[in-house]
Amino acid sequence: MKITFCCAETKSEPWLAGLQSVLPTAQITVWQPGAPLADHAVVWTPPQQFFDEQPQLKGVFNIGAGVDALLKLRLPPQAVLVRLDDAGMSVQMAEYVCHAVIRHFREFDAYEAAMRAGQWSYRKPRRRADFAVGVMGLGVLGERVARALQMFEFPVNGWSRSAKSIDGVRSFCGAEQFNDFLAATQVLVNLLPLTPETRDIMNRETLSQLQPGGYVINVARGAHLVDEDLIALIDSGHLSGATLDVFRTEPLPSDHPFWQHPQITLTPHTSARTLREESIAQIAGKILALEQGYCVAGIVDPVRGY
Ligand code: NDP
Ligand code: OXD
Repeated sequence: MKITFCCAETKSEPWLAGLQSVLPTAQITVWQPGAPLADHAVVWTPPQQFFDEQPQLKGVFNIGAGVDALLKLRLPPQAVLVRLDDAGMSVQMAEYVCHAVIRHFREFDAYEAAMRAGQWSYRKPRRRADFAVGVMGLGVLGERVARALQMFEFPVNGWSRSAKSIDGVRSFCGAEQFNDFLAATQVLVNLLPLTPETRDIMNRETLSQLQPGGYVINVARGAHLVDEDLIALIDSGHLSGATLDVFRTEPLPSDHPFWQHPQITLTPHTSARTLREESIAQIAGKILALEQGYCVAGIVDPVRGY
C-alpha cells in the first residue's frame, strides 16, 4: 500500500515516522511533482496539481476537521474524503469557548484592568439567566461545546440543519428557526462548517437580532463573519464585543482594524489544534478499515459540503 503525504505548513518527518510506526508495511512518502501514484493521501491544503497527478486515490485524509479548502479543488471522483473526527479537538474547543464565555460573563478583563491600576473594586454580579449562549453547529465540536457550557449552568441554545436532542440544550434547526435562535441568544458561538450556505452568515442583519449587549465568539472560519458589520454593531453599542480565532485572511493583516479594537480579543487560529499522535492513530485505523472494505466515520458529503 502506498501513502502520499502533502500537508502545507506541516513538518513532514514526525508525521511520516508516526504513520510508518503504525503502518509498518506501507510505503509512505512526501509528495512532490511527478511522484509515483499512491493509494491514499494525507493532506492539508494541497495544490490542485496534487490531485491532478494522483487520479487513482481511494482515500483522502484531511488532517483537520474543516474541508472547505479541499472542496474548492477537483478531487478524484472515486476517492472518499475523510475529515478528522474529533481526534482530541473537541476538548480543546470546549476549553477555549468556555474560557471566552466565562471571561466575558465574569468581566475578568475589567477586573484585570482594575488590578493593574491598583484598584480593589467589585462589579455587580450578572445574572447567568441573562447570558444564554447559542451554539451554531452541533456537530462533533459544537455538541461538545454545548455540553461543556451546561456544566456552568448557562442557558444553552443550539442551531443545526437537522433537529437535535441534547439534554438541556434548546434545539433550533433549519433556516426557518434561525431568527428565533438568534433572538434567544446573548452570546453567539460559531462552529459551522464553511459552505456556500454558511458563508457570511454573521452579518449586520443576523447579528442585529442577537439580544442587546450580545457577544460573538467565532472559532470556525473567518469567512462566516462580515468583519465590518461586526465592528459597526460593536461601535453602535448593540454588541459588547467579540473573541475571534479565525479570519478571512490568515495571518490577519497588520493593518486590519480588529488588531486595535478594544472590545475584540484575537487568537491566531489556535482554539483546537490538530494533535499529531491522536490524528495518526485515527487516520491509520481508517486506512486499514477502508482497505478491508469497512465503512469509516467522518466521510465528507461533497454535496452537503461537510
Ligand atoms: P461537523 O461537520 O461535525 O458539524 C457541523 C455542524 O454544523 C452540524 O451540526 C451541522 O448540522 C451544522 N450545519 C452545517 N450546515 C448548516 C446549515 N446550513 N445550517 C445549520 N446548521 C448547519 O463539524 P465539526 O464540529 O467537526 O467542525 C465544525 C467546524 O469547526 C469545521 O468545519 C471547521 O471549519 C471549524 N474548526 C475550527 C478549528 C479551529 O482551530 N479554529 C479547529 C477545528 C475545526 P447537522 O448536524 O444537522 O448536519
Ligand atoms: C480544522 C482547523 O479545520 O484546524 O481542523 O481549522
